[in-house]
Amino acid sequence: FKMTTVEELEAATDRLLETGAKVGADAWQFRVKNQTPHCKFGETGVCCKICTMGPCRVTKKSPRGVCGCDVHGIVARNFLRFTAAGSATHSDHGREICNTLYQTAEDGNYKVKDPEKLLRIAKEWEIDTEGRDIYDVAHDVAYTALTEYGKPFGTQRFLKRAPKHTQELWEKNELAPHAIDREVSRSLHMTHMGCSSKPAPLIKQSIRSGLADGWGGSMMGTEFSDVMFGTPKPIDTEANLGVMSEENVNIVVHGHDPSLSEMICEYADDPKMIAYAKEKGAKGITVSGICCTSNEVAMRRGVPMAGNFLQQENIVLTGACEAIVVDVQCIFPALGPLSKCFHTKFVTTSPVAQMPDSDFIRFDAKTAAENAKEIIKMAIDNFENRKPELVHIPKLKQKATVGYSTEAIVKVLDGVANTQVDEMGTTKPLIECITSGVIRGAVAMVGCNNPKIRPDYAHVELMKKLIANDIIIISSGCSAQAAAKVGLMDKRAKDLCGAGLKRVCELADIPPVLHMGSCVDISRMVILASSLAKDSGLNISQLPVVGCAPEWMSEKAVSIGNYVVGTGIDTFLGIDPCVSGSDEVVDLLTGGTKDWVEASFTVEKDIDKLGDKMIERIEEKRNALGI
Ligand code: NFS
Repeated sequence: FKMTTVEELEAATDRLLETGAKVGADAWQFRVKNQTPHCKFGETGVCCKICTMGPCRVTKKSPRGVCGCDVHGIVARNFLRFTAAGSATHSDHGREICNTLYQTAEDGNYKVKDPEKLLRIAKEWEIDTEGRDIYDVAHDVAYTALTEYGKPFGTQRFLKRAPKHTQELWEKNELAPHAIDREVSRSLHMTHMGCSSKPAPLIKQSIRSGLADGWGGSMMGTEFSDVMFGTPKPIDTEANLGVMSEENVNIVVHGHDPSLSEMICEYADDPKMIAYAKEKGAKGITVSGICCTSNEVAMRRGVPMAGNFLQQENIVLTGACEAIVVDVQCIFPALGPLSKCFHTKFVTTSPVAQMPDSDFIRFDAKTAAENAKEIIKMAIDNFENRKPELVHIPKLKQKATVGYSTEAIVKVLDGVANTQVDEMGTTKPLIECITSGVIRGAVAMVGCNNPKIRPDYAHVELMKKLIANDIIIISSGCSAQAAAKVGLMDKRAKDLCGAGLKRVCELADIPPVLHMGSCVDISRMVILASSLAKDSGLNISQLPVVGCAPEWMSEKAVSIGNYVVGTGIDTFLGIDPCVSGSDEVVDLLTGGTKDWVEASFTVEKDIDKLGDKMIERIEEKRNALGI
């Protein structure tokens, strides 16, 4: 077993850019150069364009905007707007899933695949299940879920899943999120001209609107995706561009909402479709994925992962992609013009994400099957348009075992349980490993890529360092794909671990980096942390567990950061969230929030130091517990 190096990933990209040069294609590598240096006002968060008396930019000479707002108010308002946009995005994804659940039917396009989970949630929400048809229950649960977005009174239902202590902190500090849409619109209200300009309430609202995402919209997105498509269990797959096949029709799914990608995968397996592909000269159909939608179908179906965020253009540059099919979020508008340099069809499907130079096929739960068939047929018909002289698929790929939902993790933990003392079906065996020091702690590695950091380098190097120090990793999003691409999700990667973690990997038969899904699935991680706290009798903030997004870039990532911190988990970032212009805001985010939620952010751009700081924090938490 040999890991893939980041250098090998880069060499593959360079080779693809040569193809790009032949056809005059643009790429992010060039656009970054054109955009550097980035605007310093924006980067430090001191530019305000909330009203047309401005835009105002705060400098030493002009310390206040026209309205008199100082730099702290401006930076904090920008931070809150950034967070609210991320919360809105995840939560609207969650809403689509609730809508799809509402439309499930025995003979419909979407069905209930995990009735047990649905019934569990129905009971949790006090919805009647006795002797009822499962689809009637699904209908009621979905309707109730949809009201979580706009209910006039009360806080989010899922907050009750948190440990008592966490709930009390939220109550005491007015952080418990009300209706999801209300938290987002309140954030916009607070940041309107002439409303809040004090940092503390603005940062508080950031946490609250983040919590509306993590414990509201994202959590519903995850839970009801599991209900409709199955709760993930460990499954083998492969990762990196080498999963695309030169002989087959390649369809690449990209985006976030599994309602689309599930349907594409379903119908691409249809013997009639495969026969049609053969008629057109291909040997078969390969569906692979990028970004979070890829994580969704990898976790549930073992569909291979072609790559992560900054590889999306590479997919088209292989010259072997018949269709790149997208739904929402993290899609480069660059794919439009780029696809025109090749035979690739760039298919947009959501009214939320419409882009120039794409074929728009509106995807809808009611017509999902026909939509999926139309898209697959379009890709097959496009096979003959390939230009063989442009085809080059890098041979790189690695094996990965994915599918570690919280439920699946609890199950594998039974493998390390001491059957004499440990309760089966709980997180107690993991707590035992941590207490005894066999494992020092856990890190949740998540988030995007960002050209400001050598792509995948931070994810991969940090993970290697942490597992060598007996720290187990749970991972999601593009971070998880970085791990899978280099081989860190191959069970044989246990040899890179310290002796303790290696033993645990052997006993539980797991890789040292556990794939927990997409970014909305970070809600799985806060549930896991809650279970650990409940099973150990500790507060979440006492656990030797931290979160890390070393290469993050999007508004969604900041919303996640807010709810992870808001849940009591210290969070480490490799990129500054555009707040360095205000020392007051920096102090709040890196320390002040501790007074409310017992956790805060650390920003460190030196990746090696970032790793050291996480290990230090984990050891501090262990010392405080006397373990
Ligand atoms: Ni999440 Fe980042 Fe996008 Fe997924 Fe990837 S870029 S915030 S990891 S695909 S959402």
